[in-house]
Amino acid sequence: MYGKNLIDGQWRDGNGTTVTHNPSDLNEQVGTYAVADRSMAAQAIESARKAAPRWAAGNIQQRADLLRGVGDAIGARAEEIGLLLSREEGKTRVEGFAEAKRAAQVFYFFAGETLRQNGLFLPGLRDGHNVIVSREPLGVVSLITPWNFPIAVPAWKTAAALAYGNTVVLKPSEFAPGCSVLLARILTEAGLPDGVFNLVMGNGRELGPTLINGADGVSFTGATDTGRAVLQQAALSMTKTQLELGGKNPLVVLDDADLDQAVQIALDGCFFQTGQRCTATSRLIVTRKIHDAFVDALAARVRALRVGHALDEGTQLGPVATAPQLQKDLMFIERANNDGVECVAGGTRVECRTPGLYLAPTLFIGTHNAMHLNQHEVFGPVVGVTRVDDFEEALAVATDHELALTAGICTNDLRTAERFRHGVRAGMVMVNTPTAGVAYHAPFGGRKPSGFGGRELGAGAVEFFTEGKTSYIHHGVI
Ligand code: TXE
Repeated sequence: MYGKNLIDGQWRDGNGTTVTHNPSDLNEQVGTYAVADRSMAAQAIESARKAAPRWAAGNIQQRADLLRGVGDAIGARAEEIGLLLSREEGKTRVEGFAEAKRAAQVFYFFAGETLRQNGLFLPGLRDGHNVIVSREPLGVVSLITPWNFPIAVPAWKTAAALAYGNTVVLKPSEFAPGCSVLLARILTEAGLPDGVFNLVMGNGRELGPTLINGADGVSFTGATDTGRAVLQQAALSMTKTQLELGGKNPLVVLDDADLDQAVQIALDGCFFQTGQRCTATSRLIVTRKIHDAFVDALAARVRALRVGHALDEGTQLGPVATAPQLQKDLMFIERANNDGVECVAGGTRVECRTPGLYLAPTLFIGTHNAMHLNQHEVFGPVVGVTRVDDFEEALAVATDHELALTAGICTNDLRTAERFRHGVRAGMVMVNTPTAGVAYHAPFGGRKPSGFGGRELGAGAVEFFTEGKTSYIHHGVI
């Protein structure tokens, strides 16, 4: 495919092009994309600014219908989108299709939100007064997205932004922009007015300042350090900022857990989607009595996972998405080996039928929380198990990390589960279910430094994508 930037309804070439390759087969070129420079980013912001008043004032039934139509179009093209996603990012065919379907559902949800924008009415404290709290669009929002959910994250930010009456400039990851190009085409075909949605592709560091300082809001998903840079940049213009950042999510497995269920939950949370989810389980904390049985069963399941070309029938784990990410994963394995912990599954690259970025899912045991492996986000299929004595120690270890996105527990004791839910420092808690896998109708996000500036999705999105206005009305005594 050849993807262009979209500015003010015009498909625009850029300052050169960039090419993506299939991580399942590095010989296969997937897409060529026009790269925008700063002046084009400024034009995209300008175009969104120009389109903002009409979009904000537009009829909300028409807006809802349009967003529902976008959901229909994404759903109808889910095979195509999923296939591109699998080829460019490396998710399996099943995972790619599911992500595309999810993007359609997100548009349906936010089509409904368009009609559910409510406010607050208060009787005034002074005679003859009342107070109305209403919500208004933020204005122009820049959306900066990562490679690991190439359609879901652009879709959920875009759908929310548009539903609440904002205009958009989207900058997807340079590693996987293809699905954003398809999204831009779908939005255009659905009849979105020129300038309401703009797409610029290119280097985040280069385009960031223009996109951040020119907008009224910036919603970013990516690495924690990049998020800090975005926040520092945003401070210059006081641009409202929403950051969804890294995780180091613990899964606690207690002695009384259902063993088979806990193993399945760990397998899914740690390794599905090649571990490249900010909500992936990246610390396993297991109490003493169940430890050996759990580790044996999990290691057997991990070793049995079929790594392969994302589009091959039967592949359970696709490749690592990018070459730098693979290097990072291997560095974590090397550090863990140097730390002297035991590797009970994986630990090496894997040869498949095509030259790709394949890594065996890797499980270390005998780790402790202060180790490098447990202190830094891997963002790949590499996880360590830490053995603890009891629930109290498990909770202390789970909470002993500055990142606080999701946290999970496997137990059959409702009271213990509730103590964990109450006590653990995290934005999302999972009881007897994987740390990853979130619903679009519920708020999503973490506590600092995993998240900043309000939740996405569900009832959370309105907080970021709108501004409140408190009005005091002196209507006179009646
Ligand atoms: O993220 P980046 P990448 C983590 C994960 C992974 C690492 C790198 O640990 O290994 O991030 O992934 C744009 N101003 N997560 O490279 O670099 C960039 O162009 C403005 C966690 O994708 O943070 C891209 O569009 N923008 C995560 C986006 O930011 C900038 C999901 C994300 O890039 C910028 C993905 C700047 N200075 C990766 N620098 C999660 N928690 O969900 C870069 N960008």
